[in-house]
Amino acid sequence: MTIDEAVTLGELVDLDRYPIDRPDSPAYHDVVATARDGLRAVGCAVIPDLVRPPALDRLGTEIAERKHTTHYSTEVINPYFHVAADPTYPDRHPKNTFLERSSGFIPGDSWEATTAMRILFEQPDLARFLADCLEVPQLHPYADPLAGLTANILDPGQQFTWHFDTNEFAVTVLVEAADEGGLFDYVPNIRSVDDEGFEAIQRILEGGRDGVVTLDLRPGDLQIFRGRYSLHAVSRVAAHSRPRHAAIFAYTEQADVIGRVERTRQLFGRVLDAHVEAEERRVRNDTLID
Ligand SMILES: O=C(O)CCC(=O)C(=O)O
Ligand SMILES: [Fe+2]
Repeated sequence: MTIDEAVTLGELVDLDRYPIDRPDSPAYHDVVATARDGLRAVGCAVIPDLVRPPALDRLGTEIAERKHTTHYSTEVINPYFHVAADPTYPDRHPKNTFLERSSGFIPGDSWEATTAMRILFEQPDLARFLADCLEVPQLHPYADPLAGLTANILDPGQQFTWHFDTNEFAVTVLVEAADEGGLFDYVPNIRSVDDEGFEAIQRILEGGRDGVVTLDLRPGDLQIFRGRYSLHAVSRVAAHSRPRHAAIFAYTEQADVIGRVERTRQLFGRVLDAHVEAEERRVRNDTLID
């Protein structure tokens, strides 16, 4: 497989084991049922080795070739990505507890239409499979030109501290694992649409491990994760480790959703015209703090 060659779904995904192109097959039904169990119980499902090894190599090469476009930023954030204190809340409160996030994103506009990354992200069969796992009628690739398709880069010494995602769920393919550190930790359903869960969150921010689940993800695994309700973090990659690279695919139930100007600037260091235009006509599903 050369880098310029367009890839097919069968080259990207192990369709014998995971026939995401055949939704009426028993194997499809089984993998969806298992994923639903995980998502219902703990807001997380892992599909082991979904990406075939040659395609995984290609994803690794594509990330390496675009690594110079990574937008790195280090900041101390609360779990809602805010950087400023809120005097209307006590000091020992999640809104006023700030921890280090030092990581980078390769942005959406780094992935040309011919990359295996984008081809996989935009596969209608994959979107339908994910919608079935998440028990929603339909999913669309997140239309944000920077945040829709990204690679999360954690170089040696970096960590992605505890936070909630803006999207209801995210889909991640681990491409390169760290040798030490860089583990995905999460606390299933620590908050819900009608309960912020501040006390439990504060205990985790202060180092508590009650309810923390650590995933043993391997390169090629696909993870479906409800990051809007489950506090999560990627632990610090050790100083002498290889970097950790993960492809992050964002989908939305509604079509044509675009991220906020402020968050976009925070994560990517810039905004596009599309973000400015979308700011006024933005629709949200809930009233939780970002
Ligand atoms: O890299 C990962 O596995 C997840 C990172 C993350 O939580 C995020 O990008 O919001
Ligand atoms: Fe996240």
